[in-house]
Amino acid sequence: MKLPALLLLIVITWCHCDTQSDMDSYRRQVKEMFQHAYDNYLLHAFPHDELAPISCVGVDTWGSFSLTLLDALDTLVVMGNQSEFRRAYQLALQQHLSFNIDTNTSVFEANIRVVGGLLSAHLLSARGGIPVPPGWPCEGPLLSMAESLARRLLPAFDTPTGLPYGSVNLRYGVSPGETPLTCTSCCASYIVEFGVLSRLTGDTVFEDVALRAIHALWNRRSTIGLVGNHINVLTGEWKATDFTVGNFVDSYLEYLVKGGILLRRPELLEMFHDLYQQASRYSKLHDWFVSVNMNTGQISSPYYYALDAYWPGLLSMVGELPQAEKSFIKPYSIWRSLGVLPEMFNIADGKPVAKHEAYHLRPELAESTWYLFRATKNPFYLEVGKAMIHSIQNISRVNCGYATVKNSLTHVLADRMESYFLAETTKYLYLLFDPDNFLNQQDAITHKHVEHLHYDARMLRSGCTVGSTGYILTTEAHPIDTGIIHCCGMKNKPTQVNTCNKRPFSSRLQLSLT
Ligand code: DMJ
Repeated sequence: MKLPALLLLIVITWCHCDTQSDMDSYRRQVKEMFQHAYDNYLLHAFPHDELAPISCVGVDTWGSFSLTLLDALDTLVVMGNQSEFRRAYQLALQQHLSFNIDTNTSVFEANIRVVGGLLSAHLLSARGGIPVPPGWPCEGPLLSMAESLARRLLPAFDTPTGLPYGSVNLRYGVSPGETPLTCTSCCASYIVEFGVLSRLTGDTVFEDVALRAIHALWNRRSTIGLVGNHINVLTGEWKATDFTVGNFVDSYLEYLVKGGILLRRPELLEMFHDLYQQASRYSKLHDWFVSVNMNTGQISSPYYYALDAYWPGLLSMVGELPQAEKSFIKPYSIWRSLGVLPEMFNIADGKPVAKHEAYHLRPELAESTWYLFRATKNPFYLEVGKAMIHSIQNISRVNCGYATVKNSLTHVLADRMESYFLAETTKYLYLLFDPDNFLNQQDAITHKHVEHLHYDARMLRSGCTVGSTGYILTTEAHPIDTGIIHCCGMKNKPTQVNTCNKRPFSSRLQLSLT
């Protein structure tokens, strides 16, 4: 070999080693970040919902159901901590098995954080080292817990429109004085968790109510094809008429895509594509997507919301990669300048909006970073992930966990650590630096899959598999195996569904866990 060629090879190899050790080091840092928060939650806060990381005490926030533990279960499997997963699984079983608790809870949050967390942990239990009982995945203790909680949420859906109330009392149902006003994502983001529940338990009621709510919103689009962000669930009248891809609408759009892929319902993807077309027409402003009036299409505010940052990731899933990359740079530039992403940022004057300067340890920017790295393999996104890890360690780390940033300009902290920090933020950052992770092995959640749904009817006839057709991550980042949910027979035919798996699953189950 000639000298220059040899030198080049040495340089390439050296670079590769450096990158590899970088990957290992950042992966270890994120795992330690998760562990620091999780251990302190168990030590100081469990069985309460959340850890207050500055005062080191537990607080009940969303429903007194040990929320952080249930939301974090599957992250343990994703990070390869099987022994702790087995312990946490047992702890979860010792909690409110039936959720017969006299507490008012948000139907949306209880669904995405708890029902979703339990379903994902149930489906990942074999990978997490739990001996699966006979009948799994169609039976199992965590599945029963998820079903019990979801049944207690069902009274909220009993409205003339089919749109659910925002809150419900888990023991007594909807309170007499409950407000009928709720947000768009709060009333139409159930199809993933409820669809999985129906497919696994065989009871179609869950998928049916989730679909009914989606159609109720769809039928109330404006003449220019947009939805608002708050609605009266009794009358169906819009109460806030700003359309946005983020704040208060986000997971509605997200679940049209994810529900469509997971449940093999192309009609949901078509709804998304229609809404996306209208959003691009009216709400896109130099690659930001801003709030517009749903009736006139006029821009209503020049604000960027922290919640909007999931959007580039979703766009990459539906194959809109160039737009996704352009829209990613916008929030990342805010993060670069402030070290965090504030709840609301005024694009016009380049400053956080007064009283909305906080960064709540939200995952959305990390989420899009992971999706875009998966789609492009561009090392730029690894650099973004490193910058985010550095900021979170430097700004938010305290003795008992990670604290919300009360003010993105001064970096003063607040005594709160939302459960999604363990369910989502740390998970996405970890996945970015763990190329061999089982969630990085499949391409099922890319646009290719979506195109297949549109054009390849064979997908609609495919049978049940375990661990081989990829995963969908719910809006709370709970991974759901896209093949396993087709392993159980349905008692009734769900509304408009093409049921193709009617034989008992045992004869068709192909175990491909590694
Ligand atoms: C999470 O609970 C979910 O990601 C939800 O869809 C939006 N808000 C939080 C995180 O910011």
